[in-house]
Amino acid sequence: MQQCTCTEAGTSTAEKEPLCTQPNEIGLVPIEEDPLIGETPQGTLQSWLTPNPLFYVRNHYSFPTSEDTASWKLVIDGNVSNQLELSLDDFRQYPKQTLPITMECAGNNRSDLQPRVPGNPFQNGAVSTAIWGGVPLCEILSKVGIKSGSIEVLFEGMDGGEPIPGVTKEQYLRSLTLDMANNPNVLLAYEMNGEPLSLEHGYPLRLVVPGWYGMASVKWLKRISLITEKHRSFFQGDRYIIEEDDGTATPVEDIQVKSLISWPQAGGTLTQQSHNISGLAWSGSGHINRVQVSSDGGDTWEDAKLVGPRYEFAWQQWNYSWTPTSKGHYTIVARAEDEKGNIQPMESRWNRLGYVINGVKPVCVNVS
Ligand SMILES: Nc1nc2c(c(=O)[nH]1)N[C@H]1C(S)=C(S)[C@@H](COP(=O)(O)O)O[C@H]1N2
Ligand SMILES: [Mo]
Repeated sequence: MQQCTCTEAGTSTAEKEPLCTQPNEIGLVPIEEDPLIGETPQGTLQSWLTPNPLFYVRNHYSFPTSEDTASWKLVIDGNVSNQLELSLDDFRQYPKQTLPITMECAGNNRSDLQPRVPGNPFQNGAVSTAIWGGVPLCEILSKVGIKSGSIEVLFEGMDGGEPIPGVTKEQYLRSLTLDMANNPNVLLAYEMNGEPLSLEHGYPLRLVVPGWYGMASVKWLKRISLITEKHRSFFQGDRYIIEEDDGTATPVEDIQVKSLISWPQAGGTLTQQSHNISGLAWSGSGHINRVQVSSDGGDTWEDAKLVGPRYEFAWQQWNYSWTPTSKGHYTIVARAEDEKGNIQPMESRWNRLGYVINGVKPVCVNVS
């Protein structure tokens, strides 16, 4: 578990480098201005649905302008017998499917890794939940006449550039296996919480891959191609991988089971009364079946109550009533378990690129 020794102030000594926790004028905790990257503020990590303006933003390039998207159409081509070009109105003709989905950036909590790794120093706010509305991708794929030999579906964003300085320019590109692309829960979304997508979240149309880390959910889609070979590009091969000790690379795909404590906040001072410890828990492998809470740094555990809406791909709210028995410093931790029996680990696995940081995160409080 991340080192957590409560100081007199009740703050964790693990937090050495100060990170900005204050929302900026647009309401997000800023990480970068261009490309725009910002986290959902801590205070919003209590609500089940994230208000659209406070949904975290993670861009690799500058994003398209409204002029860029004015004459937008989506092209579906490649190894197909019936190439299509669809406008947003065409998509609206299909029955709309809505699904609550929690999206988490693979680099969420990167700033907790010790030793520190380069990359956006996310705290715990690169995760948000919305009800996404759109058309199942498989519905569209069923119209294009997929020819034999197709093994993957490639998604191309309108955004591009040098992924890192010195690397050849490319568009934002990600693929899915044909199997995964045909999963009826994979959406081509044009709505977020009942509103049209905003530009920063991928207007006019984006992919949403439930249960996978955010990098798979390509924004500003301009082309979908059926391909006959495995796709490889910077953001699928050089990034979003975990480098194994034997030199192989494991792609980062489904969200690993995790929880966060919404209240109390680290460093808080509590009275010696009954308190409602609350939080959220999620997993890409299905419903959360159990959340346990410890007020002694993980020595003893009690079950929290699962509350609120319960959906396969959205996080689960939980709470736990706690009455401290004496004054002093307490280290509160929570850990989640999903329906497949995956249990949130006490320790995140350190990796050079800083992905999948799902170890339990202690919150230190003072009881006075
Ligand atoms: N076209 C495009 N799609 C993209 C990205 C991007 O930079 N360009 N970033 C990805 C990453 S890493 C994440 S975590 C999610 C974030 O989606 P959001 O900004 O709507 O929260 O979008 C994904 N889709
Ligand atoms: Mo991400």
